[in-house]
Amino acid sequence: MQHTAQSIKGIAGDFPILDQKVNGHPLIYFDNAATTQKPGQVVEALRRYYEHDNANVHRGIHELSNRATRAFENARTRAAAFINARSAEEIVFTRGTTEGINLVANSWGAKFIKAGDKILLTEMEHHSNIVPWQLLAQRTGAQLAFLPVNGDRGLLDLTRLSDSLTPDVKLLAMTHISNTLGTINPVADFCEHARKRGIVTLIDAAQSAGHRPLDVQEIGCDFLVFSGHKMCGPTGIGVLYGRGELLEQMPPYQGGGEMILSCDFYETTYKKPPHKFEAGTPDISGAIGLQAAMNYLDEIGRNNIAHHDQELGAYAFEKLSSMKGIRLFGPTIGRAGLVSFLLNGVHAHDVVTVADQRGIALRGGHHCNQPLMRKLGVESTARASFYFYNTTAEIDRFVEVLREIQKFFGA
Ligand code: C6P
Repeated sequence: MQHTAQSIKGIAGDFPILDQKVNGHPLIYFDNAATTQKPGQVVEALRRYYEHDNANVHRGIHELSNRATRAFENARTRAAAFINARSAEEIVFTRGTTEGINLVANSWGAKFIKAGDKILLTEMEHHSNIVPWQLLAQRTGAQLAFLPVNGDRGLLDLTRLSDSLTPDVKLLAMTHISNTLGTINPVADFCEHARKRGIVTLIDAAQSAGHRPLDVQEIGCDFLVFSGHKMCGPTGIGVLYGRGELLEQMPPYQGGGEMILSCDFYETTYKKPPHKFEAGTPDISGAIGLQAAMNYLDEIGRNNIAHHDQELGAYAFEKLSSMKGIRLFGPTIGRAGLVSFLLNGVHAHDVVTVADQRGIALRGGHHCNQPLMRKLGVESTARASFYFYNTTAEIDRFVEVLREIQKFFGA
């Protein structure tokens, strides 16, 4: 990271929540893949909105409503620039990654997926990128297929891709970064293969949007989804990017206010995308907070964040590799800023519980990756996931605590 250790300290100052003791120890927050902390700048944007501009959008002609509408639509334009979409019309605000995928499955899927079609996923998908497709397959008679993960190292085999992209495959939906393995998938390559065969692509960017530069045109995907709360933004807001021509062809996802052009007792005409997909009062403050988060991340520099992530990921992986009695998951090199592991003879939940007693926030469980866990032959893992406010000194302390845990459990 171009930022020195000192300037990282400066960044940590933007996060008052990190400056506290938990169970008598300085908090080390290593649960960033679940949700990240929010800088003062985001909290302040929410406060300012509620204290000065709060009103409903797209409805009033009074000043506050105009201000709220402008701020909400500015946030959309900002989100488009953040991922290099061609226009703000390609940005649909959602509640998060999960809702974005459900929207595509229910709208695009309902119109374009038919019995006998195949939906291609990978074995490392989060439940959010499996269950909506199962529901769609059950409704339509389509089938699911999965690109295999090559065991504990957690890589997808690109050479197997061509064989899997058979003419019946209509959609490839896959994660950019695995929340359990830390694998960074070369999504642009996958999308290029799919595009050549006319297959629609969806990228789950839940774990990448706040961690590295994202360019939907460079990736070449048709849909991309992410959550604000995993990138310094508020909970309850997310983005669905959809390629303009596809959004135009898709039916509404939900019906209600805000998405209609004209409504009669028996029929309705809809607004154009993206508003066609945003029924009801949206999360106005969420979008404004998300814009503040995007500005904040770009001030730090997303390349800097990616570099820092990779440094911490590699450092932690190396430190853990030198321990005895540990099983590590995910790639040995080129990994994202998280490590998943099991200590021999110690349940992941016990690792997390004892770490919490030392002030370290980890996550233990299946991480909404149950099919992957079964493939790996485990029920759960313990996971430490990092962000730009974390340091190597915190990782050193974390490793020390893991050694204490091994001693305590006689492992
Ligand atoms: N993973 C974790 O790993 P939502 O809940 O909609 O904001 O995000 C869902 C989601 C989708 N895809 C991936 C790759 C994810 O990692 C997640 C969320 C969290 O701790 C919660 S299981």
